[in-house]
Amino acid sequence: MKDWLKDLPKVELHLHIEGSLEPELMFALAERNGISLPYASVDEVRAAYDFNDLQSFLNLYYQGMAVLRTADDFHDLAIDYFRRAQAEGVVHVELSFDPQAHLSRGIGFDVQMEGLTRAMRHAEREWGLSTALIMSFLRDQPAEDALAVLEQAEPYLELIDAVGLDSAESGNPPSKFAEVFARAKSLGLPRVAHAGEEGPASYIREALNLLDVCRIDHGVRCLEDSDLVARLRDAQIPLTVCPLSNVRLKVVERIQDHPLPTLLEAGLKITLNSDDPAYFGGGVLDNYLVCEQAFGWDRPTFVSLARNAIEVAFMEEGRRQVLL
Ligand code: ES4
Ligand code: ZN
Repeated sequence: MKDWLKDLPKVELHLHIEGSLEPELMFALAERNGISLPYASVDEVRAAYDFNDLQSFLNLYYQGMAVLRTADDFHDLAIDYFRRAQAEGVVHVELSFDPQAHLSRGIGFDVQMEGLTRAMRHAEREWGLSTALIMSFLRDQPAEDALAVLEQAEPYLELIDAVGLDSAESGNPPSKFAEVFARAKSLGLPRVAHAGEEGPASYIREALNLLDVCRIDHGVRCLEDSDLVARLRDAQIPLTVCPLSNVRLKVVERIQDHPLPTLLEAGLKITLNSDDPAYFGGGVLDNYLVCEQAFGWDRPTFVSLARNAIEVAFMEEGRRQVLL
């Protein structure tokens, strides 16, 4: 089954590229940029990845990405991930990035875009790996800042496939970003948002009603609202679920307690994704494998999950037809 799951063509819809920064590359980039890290070794970094909740993770996530300075750094980060992803049978990656988290450190938008898009072109050429880029806004920062980033991004719209919403969810409802997402829509950008990870089911509702998103990232707390579940099912709104992430951030206590089987039984359009693979203990394949171990799903179930992601990915129709 492990080999079969590895060979199954998989699509990744929920990946924070900054969360793919492995400790080895963190050290290499720190040295290249003359930055000293608060860790003595790669093992010490990994030992620090013991989280209580989303915020305790985000603190280390923002600290870790401080080694990213130049376009080459962003390029090397993405290449390092694409190489691992294609080796585990991933055929399409939608990477999100957090421009505000770098702008606030003095790293220009152009620097970020140059590095990431160069890596994306390389992945297509070298591995036949297709990619899409999602520009995410930090929901724990003011909406005005997100609007300013969107303005900065306007010369690059051809290179951006969608906008997203991430970072600390509790207390930062989608309604805060209604104007920003309306502007993104008027620019022709598709929209996705994290909702119902740590936040309540009402945030998923808001993301649909006020941000007009076509996908929900996480969304596992939809089960607290049966009307919402019916709506998500009827409209077949995709949920990009990240099981290992949910365990590591204590959204669920153990993988056996994860609501994935219930979400599937409810007829929802579920996909499996890695979120922040360097921090949560594995990539897309590991997320498939942990589900196989915990839930004993058969091959047709995994085929249908993989197909769901192909169906809703931001990719050229010709490419989709080849994969379906
Ligand atoms: C994130 Cl797991 C998760 N949730 C919200 N924001 C994020 N940024 C990176 N990973
Ligand atoms: Zn996420």
